[in-house]
Amino acid sequence: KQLEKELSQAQSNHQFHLVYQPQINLESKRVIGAEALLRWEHPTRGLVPPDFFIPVAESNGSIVEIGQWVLNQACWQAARWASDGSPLRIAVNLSAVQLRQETIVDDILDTLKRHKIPAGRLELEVTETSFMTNLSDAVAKLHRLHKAGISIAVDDFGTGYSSLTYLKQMPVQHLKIDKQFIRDLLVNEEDTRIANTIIDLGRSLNLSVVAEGVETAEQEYYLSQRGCQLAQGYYFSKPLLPKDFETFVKGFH
Ligand code: G
Ligand code: G
Ligand code: MN
Ligand code: NA
Repeated sequence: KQLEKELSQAQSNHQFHLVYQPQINLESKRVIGAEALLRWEHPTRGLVPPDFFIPVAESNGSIVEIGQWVLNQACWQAARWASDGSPLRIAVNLSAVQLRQETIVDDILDTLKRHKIPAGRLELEVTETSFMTNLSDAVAKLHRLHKAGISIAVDDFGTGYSSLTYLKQMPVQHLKIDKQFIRDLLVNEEDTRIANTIIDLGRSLNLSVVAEGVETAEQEYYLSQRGCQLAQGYYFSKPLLPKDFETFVKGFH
Protein backbone atom coordinates (compact mmCIF):
# COMPACT_ATOMS: atom_id res chain seq x y z
CA LYS A 1 0.00 0.00 0.00
CA GLN A 2 2.77 2.43 0.94
CA LEU A 3 4.63 1.43 -2.20
CA GLU A 4 1.48 1.98 -4.26
CA LYS A 5 1.12 5.50 -2.89
CA GLU A 6 4.77 6.31 -3.58
CA LEU A 7 4.49 4.84 -7.04
CA SER A 8 1.53 7.09 -7.82
CA GLN A 9 3.70 10.12 -7.00
CA ALA A 10 6.87 8.88 -8.67
CA GLN A 11 6.03 10.35 -12.04
CA SER A 12 5.17 13.87 -10.88
CA ASN A 13 8.20 13.79 -8.57
CA HIS A 14 10.45 13.01 -11.56
CA GLN A 15 11.73 9.77 -10.06
CA PHE A 16 11.56 7.79 -13.30
CA HIS A 17 14.21 7.61 -15.95
CA LEU A 18 15.07 5.32 -18.82
CA VAL A 19 18.23 3.38 -19.51
CA TYR A 20 19.07 1.93 -22.90
CA GLN A 21 20.60 -1.46 -23.59
CA PRO A 22 22.38 -1.77 -26.96
CA GLN A 23 21.16 -4.42 -29.38
CA ILE A 24 23.91 -5.82 -31.59
CA ASN A 25 23.73 -7.35 -35.05
CA LEU A 26 26.01 -10.38 -34.68
CA GLU A 27 26.90 -10.48 -38.39
CA SER A 28 27.74 -6.85 -39.01
CA LYS A 29 28.87 -6.28 -35.39
CA ARG A 30 26.96 -3.03 -35.35
CA VAL A 31 24.65 -1.47 -32.80
CA ILE A 32 21.26 -1.54 -34.51
CA GLY A 33 19.17 -0.19 -31.68
CA ALA A 34 18.37 -0.14 -28.01
CA GLU A 35 15.84 -1.51 -25.58
CA ALA A 36 14.49 1.20 -23.30
CA LEU A 37 14.17 0.03 -19.69
CA LEU A 38 12.42 1.89 -16.91
CA ARG A 39 14.18 2.79 -13.67
CA TRP A 40 12.62 4.18 -10.49
CA GLU A 41 14.99 6.15 -8.31
CA HIS A 42 13.25 6.24 -4.94
CA PRO A 43 14.48 9.02 -2.57
CA THR A 44 15.07 6.61 0.35
CA ARG A 45 14.80 3.07 -1.01
CA GLY A 46 17.23 3.79 -3.84
CA LEU A 47 16.78 2.10 -7.18
CA VAL A 48 13.61 -0.01 -7.11
CA PRO A 49 13.80 -2.90 -9.61
CA PRO A 50 11.10 -2.96 -12.30
CA ASP A 51 10.38 -6.63 -11.55
CA PHE A 52 9.18 -5.35 -8.18
CA PHE A 53 7.10 -2.27 -9.09
CA ILE A 54 5.79 -3.07 -12.60
CA PRO A 55 3.50 -5.85 -11.33
CA VAL A 56 2.13 -3.36 -8.76
CA ALA A 57 1.57 -0.76 -11.48
CA GLU A 58 -0.13 -3.39 -13.63
CA SER A 59 -2.49 -4.49 -10.90
CA ASN A 60 -3.62 -0.96 -9.99
CA GLY A 61 -3.69 0.28 -13.58
CA SER A 62 -1.07 3.00 -13.18
CA ILE A 63 1.08 1.17 -15.78
CA VAL A 64 -1.10 2.85 -18.43
CA GLU A 65 0.13 6.31 -17.49
CA ILE A 66 3.65 5.13 -16.70
CA GLY A 67 3.83 3.26 -19.99
CA GLN A 68 2.75 6.38 -21.87
CA TRP A 69 5.52 8.32 -20.12
CA VAL A 70 8.04 5.62 -21.12
CA LEU A 71 6.94 5.67 -24.75
CA ASN A 72 7.04 9.45 -24.91
CA GLN A 73 10.46 9.62 -23.28
CA ALA A 74 11.89 6.88 -25.53
CA CYS A 75 10.56 8.62 -28.66
CA TRP A 76 11.97 11.94 -27.51
CA GLN A 77 15.36 10.26 -27.06
CA ALA A 78 15.13 8.51 -30.44
CA ALA A 79 14.37 11.85 -32.10
CA ARG A 80 17.43 13.44 -30.46
CA TRP A 81 19.67 10.60 -31.56
CA ALA A 82 18.28 10.81 -35.10
CA SER A 83 18.94 14.56 -35.26
CA ASP A 84 22.49 13.89 -34.02
CA GLY A 85 23.00 11.56 -36.96
CA SER A 86 22.35 8.15 -35.39
CA PRO A 87 18.91 6.93 -36.30
CA LEU A 88 18.56 3.91 -34.03
CA ARG A 89 15.65 1.59 -33.53
CA ILE A 90 14.11 1.83 -30.08
CA ALA A 91 12.42 -1.14 -28.43
CA VAL A 92 9.84 -0.34 -25.77
CA ASN A 93 8.14 -2.86 -23.47
CA LEU A 94 4.37 -2.78 -23.74
CA SER A 95 2.43 -4.27 -20.83
CA ALA A 96 -0.57 -6.51 -21.47
CA VAL A 97 -2.60 -3.97 -19.49
CA GLN A 98 -1.59 -1.21 -21.91
CA LEU A 99 -2.47 -3.36 -24.92
CA ARG A 100 -5.96 -3.82 -23.49
CA GLN A 101 -6.60 -0.05 -23.50
CA GLU A 102 -9.03 0.99 -26.19
CA THR A 103 -7.00 4.01 -27.28
CA ILE A 104 -3.58 2.37 -27.17
CA VAL A 105 -3.02 2.21 -30.95
CA ASP A 106 -3.92 5.86 -31.46
CA ASP A 107 -1.87 6.87 -28.42
CA ILE A 108 1.20 5.15 -29.86
CA LEU A 109 0.74 6.57 -33.36
CA ASP A 110 0.16 10.07 -31.93
CA THR A 111 3.36 9.83 -29.90
CA LEU A 112 5.38 8.88 -32.97
CA LYS A 113 3.86 11.76 -34.91
CA ARG A 114 4.53 14.26 -32.15
CA HIS A 115 8.20 13.34 -32.15
CA LYS A 116 8.39 12.89 -35.95
CA ILE A 117 9.69 9.35 -35.55
CA PRO A 118 9.20 7.04 -38.54
CA ALA A 119 7.14 4.06 -37.38
CA GLY A 120 9.86 1.69 -38.60
CA ARG A 121 12.11 3.08 -35.89
CA LEU A 122 9.86 1.74 -33.10
CA GLU A 123 9.67 -1.82 -31.89
CA LEU A 124 7.14 -2.91 -29.28
CA GLU A 125 7.97 -5.82 -27.00
CA VAL A 126 4.97 -7.80 -25.89
CA THR A 127 4.85 -11.02 -23.88
CA GLU A 128 2.94 -14.13 -24.75
CA THR A 129 0.49 -13.46 -21.91
CA SER A 130 -0.61 -10.25 -23.69
CA PHE A 131 -2.26 -12.41 -26.33
CA MET A 132 -4.19 -14.51 -23.90
CA THR A 133 -6.88 -12.38 -22.28
CA ASN A 134 -8.55 -11.35 -25.53
CA LEU A 135 -6.85 -12.87 -28.52
CA SER A 136 -8.91 -11.28 -31.28
CA ASP A 137 -8.60 -7.82 -29.70
CA ALA A 138 -4.82 -8.20 -29.39
CA VAL A 139 -4.58 -9.46 -32.98
CA ALA A 140 -6.57 -6.50 -34.30
CA LYS A 141 -4.49 -3.94 -32.42
CA LEU A 142 -1.15 -5.45 -33.32
CA HIS A 143 -2.23 -5.58 -36.96
CA ARG A 144 -3.01 -1.87 -36.91
CA LEU A 145 0.37 -1.11 -35.34
CA HIS A 146 2.12 -3.36 -37.82
CA LYS A 147 0.31 -1.81 -40.79
CA ALA A 148 1.51 1.59 -39.59
CA GLY A 149 5.09 0.26 -39.81
CA ILE A 150 5.85 -0.56 -36.18
CA SER A 151 7.57 -3.89 -35.55
CA ILE A 152 6.47 -6.30 -32.85
CA ALA A 153 8.74 -8.54 -30.78
CA VAL A 154 7.66 -11.38 -28.53
CA ASP A 155 9.58 -10.80 -25.29
CA ASP A 156 10.69 -13.61 -22.96
CA PHE A 157 9.84 -16.09 -25.69
CA GLY A 158 9.48 -19.61 -24.39
CA THR A 159 8.62 -18.71 -20.80
CA GLY A 160 4.92 -17.90 -21.23
CA TYR A 161 2.07 -19.97 -22.47
CA SER A 162 3.55 -20.09 -25.92
CA SER A 163 1.29 -21.41 -28.54
CA LEU A 164 2.25 -21.58 -32.16
CA THR A 165 -1.31 -20.50 -32.90
CA TYR A 166 -0.44 -17.06 -31.53
CA LEU A 167 2.62 -16.82 -33.72
CA LYS A 168 0.57 -17.73 -36.75
CA GLN A 169 -2.09 -15.09 -36.09
CA MET A 170 0.09 -12.31 -34.77
CA PRO A 171 1.93 -9.87 -37.00
CA VAL A 172 5.17 -10.57 -35.16
CA GLN A 173 8.65 -9.89 -36.63
CA HIS A 174 11.02 -10.75 -33.79
CA LEU A 175 11.39 -13.42 -31.13
CA LYS A 176 13.45 -12.62 -28.05
CA ILE A 177 15.00 -15.73 -26.50
CA ASP A 178 14.57 -15.29 -22.77
CA LYS A 179 17.79 -14.86 -20.81
CA GLN A 180 17.05 -17.91 -18.66
CA PHE A 181 17.83 -20.08 -21.70
CA ILE A 182 21.00 -18.15 -22.53
CA ARG A 183 22.55 -18.22 -19.06
CA ASP A 184 23.53 -21.89 -19.22
CA LEU A 185 23.43 -22.12 -23.01
CA LEU A 186 26.79 -23.87 -23.21
CA VAL A 187 26.48 -25.82 -19.96
CA ASN A 188 23.00 -27.25 -20.00
CA GLU A 189 22.17 -29.34 -23.03
CA GLU A 190 18.45 -28.70 -22.64
CA ASP A 191 19.01 -24.95 -22.85
CA THR A 192 21.16 -25.45 -25.94
CA ARG A 193 18.35 -27.38 -27.59
CA ILE A 194 15.69 -24.86 -26.61
CA ALA A 195 17.76 -21.97 -27.98
CA ASN A 196 18.44 -23.96 -31.19
CA THR A 197 14.74 -24.65 -31.57
CA ILE A 198 13.79 -20.98 -31.20
CA ILE A 199 16.46 -19.98 -33.73
CA ASP A 200 15.17 -22.59 -36.19
CA LEU A 201 11.57 -21.56 -35.59
CA GLY A 202 12.55 -17.96 -36.32
CA ARG A 203 14.23 -18.97 -39.54
CA SER A 204 11.32 -21.06 -40.77
CA LEU A 205 8.72 -18.40 -39.94
CA ASN A 206 10.97 -15.63 -41.24
CA LEU A 207 11.26 -13.87 -37.88
CA SER A 208 14.49 -12.38 -36.63
CA VAL A 209 15.71 -13.80 -33.34
CA VAL A 210 17.21 -11.71 -30.54
CA ALA A 211 19.16 -13.47 -27.77
CA GLU A 212 18.83 -11.74 -24.40
CA GLY A 213 21.23 -11.93 -21.50
CA VAL A 214 24.37 -12.73 -23.51
CA GLU A 215 27.19 -12.50 -20.98
CA THR A 216 30.21 -14.26 -22.54
CA ALA A 217 32.21 -14.34 -25.78
CA GLU A 218 31.50 -18.08 -26.02
CA GLN A 219 27.75 -17.52 -25.94
CA GLU A 220 28.06 -14.80 -28.57
CA TYR A 221 30.17 -17.08 -30.79
CA TYR A 222 27.79 -20.00 -30.45
CA LEU A 223 24.67 -17.92 -31.19
CA SER A 224 26.24 -16.18 -34.13
CA GLN A 225 27.43 -19.50 -35.65
CA ARG A 226 24.02 -21.03 -35.05
CA GLY A 227 22.34 -18.23 -37.06
CA CYS A 228 20.93 -15.95 -34.36
CA GLN A 229 21.10 -12.46 -35.89
CA LEU A 230 20.74 -10.16 -32.89
CA ALA A 231 21.81 -10.07 -29.27
CA GLN A 232 21.86 -7.97 -26.16
CA GLY A 233 23.42 -8.57 -22.76
CA TYR A 234 26.14 -7.63 -20.32
CA TYR A 235 28.81 -9.07 -22.63
CA PHE A 236 28.20 -6.07 -24.89
CA SER A 237 26.80 -3.64 -22.35
CA LYS A 238 24.45 -3.25 -19.43
CA PRO A 239 21.54 -0.82 -19.90
CA LEU A 240 23.05 2.68 -20.05
CA LEU A 241 22.13 6.28 -19.42
CA PRO A 242 21.75 8.20 -22.72
CA LYS A 243 25.18 9.88 -22.51
CA ASP A 244 26.93 6.58 -21.83
CA PHE A 245 24.93 4.92 -24.58
CA GLU A 246 26.19 7.52 -27.06
CA THR A 247 29.77 6.89 -25.96
CA PHE A 248 29.23 3.15 -26.30
CA VAL A 249 27.92 3.48 -29.86
CA LYS A 250 30.88 5.66 -30.89
CA GLY A 251 33.39 3.20 -29.47
CA PHE A 252 31.79 -0.08 -30.57
CA HIS A 253 33.14 -1.91 -33.59
O1 G B 1 15.51 -3.62 -16.58
P1 G B 1 15.30 -5.00 -16.00
O2 G B 1 16.01 -6.07 -16.78
O3 G B 1 15.53 -5.09 -14.53
O4 G B 1 13.73 -5.27 -16.23
C1 G B 1 13.07 -6.25 -15.55
C2 G B 1 11.69 -6.45 -16.13
O5 G B 1 10.96 -5.23 -16.15
C3 G B 1 11.75 -6.95 -17.57
O6 G B 1 10.82 -7.99 -17.69
C4 G B 1 11.30 -5.78 -18.38
O7 G B 1 10.59 -6.21 -19.52
C5 G B 1 10.41 -5.02 -17.42
N1 G B 1 10.41 -3.61 -17.80
C6 G B 1 11.45 -2.76 -17.79
N2 G B 1 11.07 -1.54 -18.25
C7 G B 1 9.75 -1.65 -18.56
C8 G B 1 8.77 -0.75 -19.10
O8 G B 1 9.04 0.40 -19.43
N3 G B 1 7.51 -1.22 -19.25
C9 G B 1 7.17 -2.49 -18.93
N4 G B 1 5.90 -2.87 -19.12
N5 G B 1 8.05 -3.38 -18.45
C10 G B 1 9.34 -2.96 -18.27
O1 G C 1 12.23 -9.05 -19.65
P1 G C 1 13.08 -8.08 -20.38
O2 G C 1 13.84 -8.72 -21.46
O3 G C 1 12.37 -6.84 -20.88
O4 G C 1 14.13 -7.56 -19.33
C1 G C 1 15.43 -7.31 -19.61
C2 G C 1 16.13 -7.37 -18.26
O5 G C 1 17.32 -8.15 -18.36
C3 G C 1 16.55 -6.00 -17.75
O6 G C 1 16.24 -5.92 -16.40
C4 G C 1 18.07 -6.01 -17.90
O7 G C 1 18.69 -5.22 -16.93
C5 G C 1 18.39 -7.48 -17.75
N1 G C 1 19.60 -7.88 -18.44
C6 G C 1 20.08 -7.34 -19.56
N2 G C 1 21.22 -7.97 -19.97
C7 G C 1 21.43 -8.95 -19.05
C8 G C 1 22.45 -9.96 -18.93
O8 G C 1 23.36 -10.10 -19.74
N3 G C 1 22.34 -10.80 -17.86
C9 G C 1 21.33 -10.70 -16.96
N4 G C 1 21.30 -11.57 -15.95
N5 G C 1 20.34 -9.76 -17.06
C10 G C 1 20.41 -8.90 -18.09
MN1 MN D 1 12.04 -6.63 -22.91
NA1 NA E 1 13.16 -10.94 -21.40
